[in-house]
Amino acid sequence: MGIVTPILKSAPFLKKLDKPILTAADMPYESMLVFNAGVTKFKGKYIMVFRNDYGTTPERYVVERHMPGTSIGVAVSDNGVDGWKVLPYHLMDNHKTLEESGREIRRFYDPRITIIEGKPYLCLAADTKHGVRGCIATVDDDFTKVNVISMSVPNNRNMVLFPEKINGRYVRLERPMMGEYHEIWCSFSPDLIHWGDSTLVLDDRTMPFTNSKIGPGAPPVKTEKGWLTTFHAVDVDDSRGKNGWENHWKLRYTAGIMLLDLENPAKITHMAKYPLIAAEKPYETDEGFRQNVIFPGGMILEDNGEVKFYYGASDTYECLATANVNDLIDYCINNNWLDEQVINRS
Ligand code: BMA
Repeated sequence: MGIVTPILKSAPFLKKLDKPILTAADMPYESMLVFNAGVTKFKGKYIMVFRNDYGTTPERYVVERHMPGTSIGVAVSDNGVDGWKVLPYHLMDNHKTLEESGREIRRFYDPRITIIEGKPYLCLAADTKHGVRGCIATVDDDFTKVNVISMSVPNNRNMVLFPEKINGRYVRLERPMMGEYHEIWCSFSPDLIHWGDSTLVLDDRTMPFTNSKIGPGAPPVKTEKGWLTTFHAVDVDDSRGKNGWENHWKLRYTAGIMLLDLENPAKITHMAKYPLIAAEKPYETDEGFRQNVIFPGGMILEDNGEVKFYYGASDTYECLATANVNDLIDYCINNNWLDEQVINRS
């Protein structure tokens, strides 16, 4: 397995905020790590559905491998940047999940949100007795109740739903785990419950800035030039050792960006061969549970062309970066990884 460039940088036009937008310190309940959120605009507010890990300590984790508990929380903001008000309850409490599922489902985590035909839907990963399963759930307009309507077979996760039907069908991206390969696939459904016509979108074997797994990031956003969408890409370096709470953590997670065909979302038309978001800030590289992890889960296109990217950093914080939509499209088109594939093949 090749070694990827030691230093990876974010796109030159990307603007990161100087500090995380939501952390454990903002929680009204027990919390250690707040990260990997889905974010959307709904009824004039920004709604963030985030992962909250709690109930262990770095020492217990290192010595006993005592895993944190996980719950899903909700925060609301008027501008999507600051003033986040955290709702005082867990949207999903995984202690309850474990009991209610007869100990089959250990936890739901890494939520993404998509509004389709005016209704919010969540995609979640579920750790079960039989492996990781990708789930789709409805959630009521007040974000108080979740109802899981569809679960994939194991091993699958990182599902994201497109915000509208394409050629009469719902569409999702997903990431089955097949041995050492982790690829992005696209599937179609008449009803959000039954899924099929699954098509390979991107495999991880020839990708830039990764020598390991990849997965869908935030739900895609529609632009004139195609569906703009993020993904995460991992590189492994065996020489990496102690990192955050981990004694041996060999992985680095970076976010990339690509354009999918508007009519055929299983087809990539352009993919930037350079990263979109790389770990650079001190709280991304030097603090937290697992450093050098950038995990994009939310993306909002504003009317003025600003795109907000919400991402988990270090499996510890929720962060925000912005860019202009035209810069993002140009970045994909002018640095198109697909052109290089054609040149390499000829
Ligand atoms: C992945 C998922 C994410 C996490 C990442 C880095 O496998 O579990 O939730 O952010 O690893 O630890």
